[in-house]
Formats: sequence, structure tokens, C-alpha cells
Amino acid sequence: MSDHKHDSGHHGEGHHEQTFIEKYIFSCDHKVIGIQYLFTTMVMVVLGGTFALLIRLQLAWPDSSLVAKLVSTPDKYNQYLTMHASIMIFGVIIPSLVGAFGNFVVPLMIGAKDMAFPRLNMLSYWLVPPAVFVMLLGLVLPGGTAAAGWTSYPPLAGAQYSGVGQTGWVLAVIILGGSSTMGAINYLATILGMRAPGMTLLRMPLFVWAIFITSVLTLFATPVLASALTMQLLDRAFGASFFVHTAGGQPLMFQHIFWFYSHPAVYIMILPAMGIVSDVLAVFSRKPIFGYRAMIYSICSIAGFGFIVWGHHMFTSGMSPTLSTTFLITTFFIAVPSAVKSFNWLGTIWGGSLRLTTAMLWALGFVGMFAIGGLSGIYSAAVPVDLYIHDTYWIVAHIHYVLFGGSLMGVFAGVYFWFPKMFGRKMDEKLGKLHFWLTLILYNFVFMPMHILGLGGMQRRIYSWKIYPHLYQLQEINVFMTVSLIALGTVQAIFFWNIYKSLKGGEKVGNNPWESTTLEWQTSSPPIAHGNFEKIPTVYRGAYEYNSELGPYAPQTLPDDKVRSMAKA
Ligand code: HEM
Ligand SMILES: [Cu+2]
Repeated sequence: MSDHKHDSGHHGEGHHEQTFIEKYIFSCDHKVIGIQYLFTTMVMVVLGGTFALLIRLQLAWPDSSLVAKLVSTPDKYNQYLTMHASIMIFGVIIPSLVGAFGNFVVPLMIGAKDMAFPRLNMLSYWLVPPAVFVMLLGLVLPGGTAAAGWTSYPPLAGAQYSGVGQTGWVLAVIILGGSSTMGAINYLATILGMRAPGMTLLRMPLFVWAIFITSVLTLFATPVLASALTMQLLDRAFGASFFVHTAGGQPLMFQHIFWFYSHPAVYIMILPAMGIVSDVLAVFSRKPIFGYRAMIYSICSIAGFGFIVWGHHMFTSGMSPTLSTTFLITTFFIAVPSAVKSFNWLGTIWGGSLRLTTAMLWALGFVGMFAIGGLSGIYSAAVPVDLYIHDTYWIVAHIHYVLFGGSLMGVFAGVYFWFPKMFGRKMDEKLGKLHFWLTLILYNFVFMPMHILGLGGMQRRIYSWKIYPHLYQLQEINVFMTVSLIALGTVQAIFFWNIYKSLKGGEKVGNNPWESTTLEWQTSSPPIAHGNFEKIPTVYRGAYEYNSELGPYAPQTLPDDKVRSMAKA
């Protein structure tokens, strides 16, 4: 960003003359961009939730005339389902974890003035709204929007079975992939090149490590998705035949390429949340994170193994038993680092003096729910079991335990934790706790029964269970889940109210309301617009010095003697 003063008559970008648009709309400041991402994803989550509601209304009351008005045809149902998953994955989970928190927090945590490429950063953000617009545009076009699920398998996603909305979806996801890739390059350059003096790699907070490795995953995986989708686009729009079996193409090939991206991508969707949770647990347990290095090795090995497990999504595709056994083994391996992390989180809170703030509750919720999701993943990885439960609601349960109970709870932990840094005010803790407990309970009411549905043989992506007599017995469960979802959606109003209320009149905070050690808390709340820190800090030690011989907590930026005198004061 240029810094010259505005003295001739031309439109300079000097900060004295920044207009509202330069400051808040087309800003290059990582903090503003982070907050833009955050608010964008809040809009998206309401949108994605609305699609979920439509799906669940249909599943509970397929005979109702009101529901028939909303979800008029099986094809519409498939469209809503596809939009739900696509918006939640590409429009909420990834942009909130990586876009919002990555942007806002990472430069602060490493003591940088901004991201390495601020303009590229702005472009990353500004690609998201138009892409989502293109994705949703199909809703009002004849033929509707994409309806082939977020996995977009041909032949269903081919020209023969889908309209222009599907082409829009493919384009949108390619654009979003471009945005993510640019973001990844930016994070790598920032983390590798712009750390404050003394901030060695092994002093970085785990959230920075998580974004670092997530960026490596993004950089290697996302171009592969882009190529799969480009081939699909060529098939659809230009008469190519990569995946068109009638013309000699191989539809199954798409699945391989798609999952080569998308399995790593599921870790893109959770590693940053794991990072947030690690940091929040340490701060509110007042203890160093248990097994800091083991945490880093786990993140790295999850990323490495993530590239050799993709076949577990395709056990029923007719793959040879030798190959499926291989994928079974690699998938069991990848569960190990996840388990290491889970035990380390328990080790962190074990014996700590827990401060049960709202952020801490969400982090604890994450640990519990992620454990359930990880375990259901292991069942799915066992080939003989998966042959039965593949493409049933069991898988939908698994997805939601890792992505809602996991990633989204991580996002909530992050919001309650970093809100004071973003806006200089705390969120209301009473409302926050109410929001947490109601969400935790209702969330389990919605998603736990999905395991039963799956084992009962209910397929995922099914418009009406009425065509299968063996599913009749599951109707009551379906109604219970839908009623719970309506309640779950309603209580989210508490969260939005809390945001609104706290922005206007929340309790004002100083630099470091949570008594944390990491760098973002050693500058003002919110940090100064230009450069984050009055003076680039020097880092003296690791990120997790709580209750050490130096004192109750040792900010990374203070030399030992200062920490000691702070502890005495
Ligand atoms: C302990 C670690 C995990 C194991 C062993 C595991 C295993 C599996 C397996 C075998 C499947 C395919 C099941 C099938 O379709 O029949 C699957 C699906 C899935 N997993 Fe996991 N998983 C794990 C963790 C995660 C995490 C952390 C996430 C995301 C944050 C995740 C997200 C998903 C998604 C989105 C699908 C479904 C994709 C689809 O078909 O739409 N999993 N998992
Ligand atoms: Cu996978």
C-alpha cells in the first residue's frame, strides 16, 4: 500500500485521504479483509441453513402441501441439497477459517505489518461474492441451478443430465479455487518471510502452523480440483469427452481426480479449526499446550497422508480388493495423528485451572464432537462396513460431526475469542453460553439420529423415503430431526443478536483481556490500522508459557526480567 501524503490534486492512496470505500470496501488491510470475510460468511451461513431447512422439511413431511410448494420437484430438492453443501463448504467453512481468521490473526500472531501481498489478498476476497452469485444464479434460470451434489460426479453432472446452472457451478468453484490458491501463496509468503525477529518456526502458535500447512495442502490440492472441473467444463460446454462414457471417456476418472483434491480439502476444512482450538484451550487452561511438537508433527502427517487416502470415498466403485485394502490401511493410519491431537487436547486441559469462557466452551465442544466424527470415520474406512453404509445417512452424520461439530464450533470459538481484538469490545458471555449450550444440545438432536437412519438403510440425497417401504419406520426420527433443526436455526438468532449488541455496546477491553501470551494480544484492540504494532516486536520465547517459573503468563514479546516484574506487580 502506498503511503505518500495527499498534496497534489490527484487521487492518492495516502491514508489521510482514504474514502469510506477505500477503507472498508476495497481495503488492502488484512484486518479489514478478515472482517469482510467474517461478515460474508455470516450471511452465507444463513443462506446455507435455509437450504438445509428446505431439505429437512421435505424429509419430515413429504406429503404436506406447504412443503410441496417450497420443494416442488425431486430436481428442486437436489438443487437445494447441492446449494446447501456447496455454500457451506466453499462459502462458509473454508472462507471463515482461512479467509476470516487466517487473515485477521496470522499477521498479528507472527508480528507482521500486513500480509505479504495486500492487493492479492483483496482480490482473493473479492472473488468470493461474484463466484457465489454465479453459483446461485441458476436458481432463477430455466433448468435451475446445479443438482449433482457438491461432488459433481458425471454422468449426472454431464451435459446430458444437467443444465446451464451446472456450468455456473463449475465456473464458480473454479473461481473459488483460484481465490483459495492466491490466499495460500499469500499465507506461505507471509509466514515464511515476514515473521518478527525471534519468531522462529517452533515458537509459532499452533493456529499459525495450521494455516501454514493448510496453505501447503491448498497449493497442491486445489489446482487438481481446478483441472478436474476444467475437464468437466470442456465436456459440458465444448463437446470434449473426458468423462463421457458414450464417447470413450471415463466417468470414474472424475471421482479419482475429485477426491485427490477433496480428501486433502476436508483437512483444509478442519486443520485451521484445530489450530484455533489448540490456542483457545491453552489460554483458558492456563497451561502450555501438551505436546507442542507432537501437534506440529500431527498436522504435517495429516497433510502428507491426506494425499494417499482418497480411494476410501470409492470403495463401492468396483475397485480391486487389493487397492481398497491399501486405502483402508492408509486411512487407518491417518486417524492416528488425529487421535494424537485429541489426546493432547485432553492433556492440555488435564489439571489446568480452567476458565470456562464461552470461547473455551466451544473449544471443548469441538474436542467432544470431533471425537465422535473421527470415530464414525474409522467405521467408514473399514471396507466391509463401508460397503453397507456408503452413501447413507451414516456418512451424512460423519460429515456433520466433523464439519459442524468440528469446524463450525472452531469458528464459534474463534469469534468469541478474537472478537475483542477485532472490535475492542467483548461479546456478552451470558448470551454466549446460552448460545453454546442450546446449540450443543440441539445440534446432537439433529445429527446423532443420522447414524440410526444410515444403519437403517436410508440413503443420502434421497427426495422421499416414501418410495421405499423399509424406510417408513424411520419417519418419526426424521420428524424429530427436522423439528430440532428448526429450533437449532432459531437459537442462532442469539448469536447474531450478541454480535450486534456487542458491536454497539459490549464491554470495552484493553490489549489483552484473556491474559494471553501470543503477539496479537500485545498490541491495541483493535490494532492500529497501519502496521498493527507501534513498533515491530521482538519475540523471546514460545507461545505457550503459562504458569512457568517466570510467572502466571509470559507474553512472547517481553524479556524475562519484564515478565518477572509484571508477575510481581
Ligand atoms: C479420523 C479421521 C477420518 C477418517 C478415518 C475418515 C474417513 C472417511 C471415509 C472412509 C469416508 C468415505 C465414506 C463413504 O463415503 O462411504 C469419509 C467421508 C467424508 N469425510 Fe471423513 N474421515 C475422517 C475425518 C474427516 C474430517 C476431519 C473431515 C472434515 C473436516 C471429514 C470429512 C468427510 C466428508 C465431507 C466426507 C463425505 C464426502 C462425501 O461423500 O460427500 N472426514 N470420511
Ligand atoms: Cu476422505
